[in-house]
Amino acid sequence: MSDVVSFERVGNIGVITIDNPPVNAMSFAVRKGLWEILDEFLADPGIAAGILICAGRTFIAGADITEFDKPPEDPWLPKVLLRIEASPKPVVAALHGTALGGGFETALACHYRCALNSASMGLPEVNLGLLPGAGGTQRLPRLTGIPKALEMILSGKPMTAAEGKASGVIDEIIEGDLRAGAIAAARKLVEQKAPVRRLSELRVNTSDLPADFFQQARAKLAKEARGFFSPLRIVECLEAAAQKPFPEALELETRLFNECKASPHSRAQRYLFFAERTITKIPDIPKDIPLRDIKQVGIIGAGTMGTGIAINFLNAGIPVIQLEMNEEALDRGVARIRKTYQDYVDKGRLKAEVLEQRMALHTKALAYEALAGADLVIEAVFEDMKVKREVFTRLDQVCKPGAILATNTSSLDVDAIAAVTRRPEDVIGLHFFAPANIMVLLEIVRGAKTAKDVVATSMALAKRIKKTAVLVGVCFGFVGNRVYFPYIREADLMLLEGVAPERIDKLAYDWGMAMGPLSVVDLSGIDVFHSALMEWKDRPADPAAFRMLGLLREQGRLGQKTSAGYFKYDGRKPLPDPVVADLARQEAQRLGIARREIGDTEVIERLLYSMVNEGARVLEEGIALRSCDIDVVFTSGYGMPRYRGGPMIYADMIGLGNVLEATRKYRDRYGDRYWTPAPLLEQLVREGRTFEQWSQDKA
Ligand code: T1G
Repeated sequence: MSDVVSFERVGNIGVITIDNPPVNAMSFAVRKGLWEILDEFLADPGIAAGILICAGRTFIAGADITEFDKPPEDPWLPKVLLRIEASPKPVVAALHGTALGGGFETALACHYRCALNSASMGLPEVNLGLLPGAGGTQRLPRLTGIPKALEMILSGKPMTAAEGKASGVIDEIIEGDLRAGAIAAARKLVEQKAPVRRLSELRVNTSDLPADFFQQARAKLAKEARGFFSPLRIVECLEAAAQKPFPEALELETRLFNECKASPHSRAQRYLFFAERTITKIPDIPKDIPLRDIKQVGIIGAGTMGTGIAINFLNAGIPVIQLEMNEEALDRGVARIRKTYQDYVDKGRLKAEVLEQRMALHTKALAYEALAGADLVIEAVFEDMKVKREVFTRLDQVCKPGAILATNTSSLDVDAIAAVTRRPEDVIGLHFFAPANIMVLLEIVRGAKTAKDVVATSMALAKRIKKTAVLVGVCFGFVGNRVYFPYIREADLMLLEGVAPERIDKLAYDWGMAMGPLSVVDLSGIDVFHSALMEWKDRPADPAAFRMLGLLREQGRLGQKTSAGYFKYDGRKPLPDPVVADLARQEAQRLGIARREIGDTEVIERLLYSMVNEGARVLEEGIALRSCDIDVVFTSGYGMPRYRGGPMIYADMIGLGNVLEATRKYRDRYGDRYWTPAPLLEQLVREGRTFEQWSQDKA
């Protein structure tokens, strides 16, 4: 008898209920329980039809992702679903919540589908580096047609119950009690002697499919899903749905699903799925700690950052008071906010009335006193310690007790800022990334004295404004910039050693980065990057470190904004510039740096392992709680592809022994200033553990 699947007779209807909190994941126990109950359901002559329903918050939300790293156990899902579909008695799937992945596939194997209007259904396996592996690529197109099915499976985006009804995926929307509605639907099928409809027996309608449809789909993926493993295999499955008999196409789907599941890409993407949930858990802060109520947010500064930050709160319906030193700057800021919204309205992505609703939540202010009622104040003023300390001195005077005082600094010492106030426990860092209304990453910087409820309130607020928040400690550059600087340092050094900038960037791009390191610096601004570097008081006393960065700035080559930086620009397109090559050659000579052929492997290893080694130090110092926090920072804020998982899991998958060996090789060649292996890296190699295991053991 299963403790996660139950069976009940209601007249001549068999009610099969799955109860496997929290999301009714289709685990082995559920599959086994279903299999056993199907024996009973099929054998009972008194049962004419059945419903499949779930207890709790949602219909099956997918296969149990925690099982993918273990050998699959029979009965596996495709087999269970074929048995349901083969039933001579109709089975009605009753959907509520989010019927996703294997859950939606289970519903598609049933003969009829009903749902609450609030339900949604989708196949998000692509987000895990997978593809629907239980018939979804074959059954869905038999209902919706190939284009809609391919779009749903490649995007991973769910459809609403209403959309499902309109496309024939859902037969009936149930008002009121789902169970009663589903039983009534099943009873009606019996009374009407309705046929047992099996999607696998339908043919896919390809009559209006363009001849080059799949070729076009593949071409589109080359741009939109560059480097990902599963999307091309999804296209292959849909092509098989259009061209092959169901059984043969289903076999192909299973084979390609297993290829995806075994890929390092999927291992990384499944890791990130759990990582993005783990980072919300702060070991020394209870989950149920009372939060401060944030009803009104003050923002100091109406520049690009200040207005970008404001938009996040206005989007969440939280009133904003924005302070600037003069009316003109304030009006410019408000105009920038309105224009951002207007652009969305013009693109049809925002209703005009919503624009006005959001703008109505925004208030302008010219005096600090206007912030007296704010529950949270965020400063987004010039990145200078003196200025920030002046601001916090004023905030300390005008803000109400219990107000949270946050700095948006990207690298300065939050403790030093907190120290000018009488309430350091209310001070925290909220490091938004530009453009602040677009970038999802938010580094929440916990000061030495920051109160636990201030941390918890900030983490909860981040979720409200749809940010991926990572809790970090105080050091120069926190986690992101601190680990990113070595990556840029190595790129800049390799220029001096004779590697062309376009080759460095192409190798990083081909590895998967959204942009090469030097193009990133050109985009954000050579001066911006260099100024941040100058704030790093204990930066390496090495004349060669970031030398090209400094030289380019001296020459006014500030990157894209001056059409010349590490590259020259034709519009936004970076082009190799002989001036930079000559500059590098001359500077190398002046500094006595040997130039030599550097292989592709060394370029990639120096770029990535310099980050891994710094990441190990960040873990040792407790600046990041776990290696997955560092990985989420880099995959959500620094252009590292999700199929790489982040620098730390990438190193785990390469093998820390290999990383250590390479690190020692570069120490022997370049000295121990940058390449002394972090003690944690050496320790883990000695112990045969990974960063991931170290982080889990620490929790
Ligand atoms: N397997 C295992 N655990 C899961 C899970 C799953 N599929 N989905 C969620 N959890 C855990 C999650 O880790 C968290 O645990 C808790 O449930 C609440 O989740 C064969 C191969 C359903 C929209 O990709 O999108 O089916 O932290 O915090 O914000 O073709 O969870 O509490 O310990 O996210 O309300 C396809 C993944 C799988 C859906 C709910 N399905 N899940 O969001 O809660 S592959 C998915 C979600 C598959 C088949 C293929 C969301 C949610 P803990 P949560 P939420």
